[in-house]
Amino acid sequence: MIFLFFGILINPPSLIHEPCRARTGSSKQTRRFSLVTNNLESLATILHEARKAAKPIPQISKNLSSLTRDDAYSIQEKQWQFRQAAGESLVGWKMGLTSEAKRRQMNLDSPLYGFLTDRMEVKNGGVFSLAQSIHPKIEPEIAFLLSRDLQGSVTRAQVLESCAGVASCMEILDSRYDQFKYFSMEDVIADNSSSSHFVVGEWKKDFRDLDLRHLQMKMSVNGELTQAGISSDISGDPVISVIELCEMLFQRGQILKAGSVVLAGAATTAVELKPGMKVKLEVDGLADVVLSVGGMR
Ligand code: OOG
Ligand code: MG
Repeated sequence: MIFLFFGILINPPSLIHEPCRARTGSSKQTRRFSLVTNNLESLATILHEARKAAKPIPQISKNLSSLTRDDAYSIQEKQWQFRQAAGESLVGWKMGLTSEAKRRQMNLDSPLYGFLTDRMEVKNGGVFSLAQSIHPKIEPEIAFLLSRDLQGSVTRAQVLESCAGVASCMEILDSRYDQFKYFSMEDVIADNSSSSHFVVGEWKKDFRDLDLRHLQMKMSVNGELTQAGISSDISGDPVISVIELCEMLFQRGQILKAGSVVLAGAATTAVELKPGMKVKLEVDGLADVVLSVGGMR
C-alpha cells in the first residue's frame, strides 16, 4: 500500500484532470478513463485504509497539487462505496467550515461536506473509545432531521417545512493526515471532511418557536466551559448550512433525502479529545448532549 501511495506521488497523473473525456467513447479514451478512475480509487483506498488502521498518511496534495475539487469529492464518494460494501448505511451529511472560527482554525476558506454513516453515530450519553482514532477532536454543532426530500436550490422556508426536528449535536473529527494538517481544501474533502463520529441529542420536534439564529451554545469538559458560541456563528444561520449542502450535493448529482441527519457545522473551534473527558453541549431550547471519552490512543 505504501508503494502504491508513493507510486502515485512520484508519478502524479495528469490524467486525473480528465474524467470527462472518458465519456466520449473511443477505446483509447475509455482506457484513459479507467486509468483516471484507478488513480482516484487508489487514493480513496489509501485514505480508507488509513482510517481503518488509525495510521496517518502524508497529505495527498503535498505532491499532487493538480487534484481538483471534483476529484476530491470523487475520492470521498469512493470511500462511501467501500463503506457501503462493508455493510454501513448512509444516515446523512455534515457540513464543515461554516463558521469563521473554524475557517481560521483550519486556515481554509469555504464550506465543504462529508457523509455520515450509521457506524459513525455514538449514542447520547455513551462512551467514545479512543482506541480506533488518530488525533480526534470534538466540536459543538446543531443538527437537522429531514422529513422530506430536498433538491437543488431551496429556500429557508422549504428547509423548515421539510424538517422533522432540530437537536444539539457534537461532531468528532479525526483527520487521516499527519498532525491533523492539510495543505488544501481538496485534502480535507477527499478525507470525508475529517468526519469520524457524531452524537446527537434528543430531537426537538416543536422547534418552530425557537429562533434558530440566536441560540447560545456552550460546550464544557469535565464541568468547565471550554467553547462558547451562538448559532448564528454557523453560516450566519444554521438553516443556511442545509441550503448550501443541498446545492453542493446537487452539483454532484445528489439530493438530500427524507430521513437524513444534517450537521450544520461547528460554531467554535474544536477541542482535542483525551481519555477521561466528559464533554457536554448545552444549546438554548434544545436537550443537552453528552459524551464520555474512554480507551487509549
Ligand atoms: C474540517 C471539518 C470542519 C466543521 O464543523 O467546521 C467541520 C476540519 O476541521 O478538519 O467539520
Ligand atoms: Mg464539524
